[in-house]
Amino acid sequence: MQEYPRKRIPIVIVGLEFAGKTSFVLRLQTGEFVNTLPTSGLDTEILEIQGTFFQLFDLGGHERFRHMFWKEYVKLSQGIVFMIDASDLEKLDDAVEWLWKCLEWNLEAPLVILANKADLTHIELPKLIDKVNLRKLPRQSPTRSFQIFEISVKTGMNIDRALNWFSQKIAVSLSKKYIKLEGIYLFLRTGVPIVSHLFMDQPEEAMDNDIVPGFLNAINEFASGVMGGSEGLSSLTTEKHSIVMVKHETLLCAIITDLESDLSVARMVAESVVMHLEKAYPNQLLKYQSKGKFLFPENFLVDYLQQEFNENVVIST
Ligand SMILES: Nc1nc2c(ncn2[C@@H]2O[C@H](COP(=O)(O)OP(=O)(O)OP(=O)(O)O)[C@@H](O)[C@H]2O)c(=O)[nH]1
Ligand SMILES: [Mg+2]
Repeated sequence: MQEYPRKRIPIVIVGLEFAGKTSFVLRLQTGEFVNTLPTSGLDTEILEIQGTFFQLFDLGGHERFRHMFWKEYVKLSQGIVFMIDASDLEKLDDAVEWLWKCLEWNLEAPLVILANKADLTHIELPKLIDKVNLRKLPRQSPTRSFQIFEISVKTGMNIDRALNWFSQKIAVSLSKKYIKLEGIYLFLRTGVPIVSHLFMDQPEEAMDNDIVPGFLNAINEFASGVMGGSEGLSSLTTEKHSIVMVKHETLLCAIITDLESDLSVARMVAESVVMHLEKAYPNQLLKYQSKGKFLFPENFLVDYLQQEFNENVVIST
């Protein structure tokens, strides 16, 4: 079986349409400046920077997509790349407005602003910093790391510098985050249950208190596309718990945590479990679909979580 990264840190790349986001992602992958089409919906790519794997969500910048799913993706990511077309003054106010929306949705993730298209006539950095109101940022979230770089995806200028800065800040920020795992559920995308582990203090009580039925209901709605649309990511919070749900090609994973837990970690874990199982057990999953049997090694999930996420996941006992 081909080696593939397990733990992948989710980061988003946002910015208005035509800013150069997809060109940037393609340059990172191919080392070249290649032609792009406007992104319809979102694309996801895996990226390695100095031995760390990131899952990069390239969100379509068209206004329709901004309203559709930017919020959920930004909220649950470990890092935000905000790209601005520094050669397009007309769109700048709009870009700044959306930048600040993103910052409100996620108050902690490291932020790198990429002022792109430095190869064209463009706004100068000090002016852009004023325009973006960057100096106000520490007041809004004193612990967030942020930086702005002038780059050109076309020529490659400054891209390595920006990425090195960003990946280091994310590593530091992630090392301080954790979730207390209260439960994990796996379903086929269709809503058929496969695995359920409840780690919370009194699972029986949780059952009695309608917590579990409530979650199951939410998961079912998510599976059927009522909640979170078809894009595969959703979260909700109840009085005592948070739940993050991720769905992929064949599987859906729901992670239940306490209220202090960091939801972007929950999302990272859910996503990693789903991707791992889809890759590692494709035949078993097919069998499950046809025969209703799924043979996991005993304790598989707990072992996996401890191996991959030991510093970021505390299993509730
Ligand atoms: N001159 C110049 N053009 C660039 C640069 N980066 C991207 N472009 C061009 O900008 C246009 C938009 O690039 P995309 O990467 O598709 O933009 P996007 O941000 O992904 O747009 P959406 O997917 O619609 O949100 C394309 O024509 C790119 O070739 C750059 O550094 N310099
Ligand atoms: Mg794009």
